[in-house]
Amino acid sequence: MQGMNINDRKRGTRRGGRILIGAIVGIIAAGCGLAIGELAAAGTGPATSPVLSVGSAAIDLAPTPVKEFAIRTFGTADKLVLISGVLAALVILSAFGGVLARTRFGIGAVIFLVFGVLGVLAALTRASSELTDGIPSALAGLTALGVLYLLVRVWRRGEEPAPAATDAAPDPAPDADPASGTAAPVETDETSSVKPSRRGLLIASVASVAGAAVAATAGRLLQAVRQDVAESRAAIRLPTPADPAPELPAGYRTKVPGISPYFTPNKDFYRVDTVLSLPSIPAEEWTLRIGGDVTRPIELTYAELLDRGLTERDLTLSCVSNQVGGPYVGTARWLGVPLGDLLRDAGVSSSSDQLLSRSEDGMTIGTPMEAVLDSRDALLAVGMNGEPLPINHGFPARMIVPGFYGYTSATKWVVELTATRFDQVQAYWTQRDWDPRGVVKTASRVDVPRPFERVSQGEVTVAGVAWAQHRGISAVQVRMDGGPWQDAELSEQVSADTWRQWRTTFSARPGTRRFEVRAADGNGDLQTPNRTPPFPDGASGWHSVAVTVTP
Ligand SMILES: Nc1nc2c(c(=O)[nH]1)N[C@H]1C(S)=C(S)[C@@H](COP(=O)(O)O)O[C@H]1N2
Ligand SMILES: [Mo]
Repeated sequence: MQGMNINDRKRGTRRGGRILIGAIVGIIAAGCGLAIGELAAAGTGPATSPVLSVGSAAIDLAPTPVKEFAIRTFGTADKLVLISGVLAALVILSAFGGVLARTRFGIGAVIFLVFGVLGVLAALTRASSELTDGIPSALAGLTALGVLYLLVRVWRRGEEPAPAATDAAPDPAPDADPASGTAAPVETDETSSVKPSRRGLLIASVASVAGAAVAATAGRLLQAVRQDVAESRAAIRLPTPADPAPELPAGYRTKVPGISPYFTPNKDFYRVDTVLSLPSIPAEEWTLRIGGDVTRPIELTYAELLDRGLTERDLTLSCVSNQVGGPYVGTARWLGVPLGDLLRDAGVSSSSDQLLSRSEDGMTIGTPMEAVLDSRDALLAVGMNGEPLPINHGFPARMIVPGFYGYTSATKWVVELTATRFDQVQAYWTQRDWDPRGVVKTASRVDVPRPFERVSQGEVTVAGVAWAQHRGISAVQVRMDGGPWQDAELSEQVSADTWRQWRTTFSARPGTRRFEVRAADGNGDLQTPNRTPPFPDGASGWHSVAVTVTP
């Protein structure tokens, strides 16, 4: 290849310019679509916006290993990563669509059409979806197509050599030759000396972007107005418990800098769920329906729930997705109504072995019925650490059943309880092959020192927490560098349903030191050293932390 001549070079730059403009046009069209989707979602609910619909569908469809990887890698930022991913894919593909649309409008348009259809399908296949939930994505797709058509038309006008020339605007109807491959068609104005005018395109683009900004802002504002749930929550005065939490023993907590506090403040309490937009249910509008295999179905309002007299309990909640030593565990003072009483009032049949709970967002969770009906403190909770439930922890009401991981017991935003059988209905996570019962495994974690912390030689304090809800913790042992196990000092047990803090000290010489912890539950059963991943019924193995001891 010899060097390019001037004309080739000009052509090259103009080609590059076209690709860039095409990409921008495509992205603007997609942005306008999303903005209209956002506006429409003010009517149908934030969760039905196109991006959140697609994101939620991705969560539901993601194979279990992918979900596990996401939780392990991104932790609570997993949702942000997901949304960014959906947006990035959208930007790239719509840029591509915009480039194609200039010469082959039909092909470019198909990309946007597919987006719209995917969005509608995603919205309509959600567990709790209604037909109208598809509207925002449908409008988004149509808007994107319309804006694309308009911008491409204006753009091509601007490139016509003379205003009097035959109308070269693209025809959105059947493509001239969709099958002719990717080679750029001969362009009539390619060699023309007339400089294309892009003023029209610039004006149309700016107008579109401005329109989109207005629509998106209005959509967001309207969505916020609709969400009067924060106001509803702020107005609630929870009654003092009819059955208060048992008094805390004097030594219930261990104070070591850096140890998990006995009570986890609400703002620090881990959050795990599949929702991309928080369900917003004002307490005044909430009801709980209890049905299925019962003789007297019940529908209960929030006010009726509070009138029943509330039970207060300290309970530890943990997530099956924790790796050994993982962060998804906390202890709170919960206020609620015993679930067993509600079910007995409804006349639950002795043939049902599963309590299937359903949340506003369509999540289903199956809990062993016997655990709900036995003497343990299974609660339908409305309060957490002295406040109404925070919205992200299930406001107005959620379940909590000591002894089980959250995925089989702790339904947030719960609206329906159904007495049924495990062999008849499978809940969300069970359909994804997680263990149907989800009994918590005994676990212990080193909080102090932190991994790879540098500590001075001599007395080193090692401290943390251990939990085995409903069996309790009877002992915690720690060892250094695989040496002899030594018993840690335990905080006094509040109940078998809560964790215990522990501490001990080692005299450590300089170098890399590894501290390892194991606990025994209330039955005296020691944690197994065998490492297993969270799937399908919870991680097992001993947690250890390596640190540098400095001279
Ligand atoms: N509606 C709903 N409830 C849910 C979930 C969910 O995804 N949706 N996740 C469950 C899981 S896996 C856990 S561990 C707990 C976590 O409760 P938290 O977020 O209040 O800590 O909620 C449970 N309840
Ligand atoms: Mo969980």
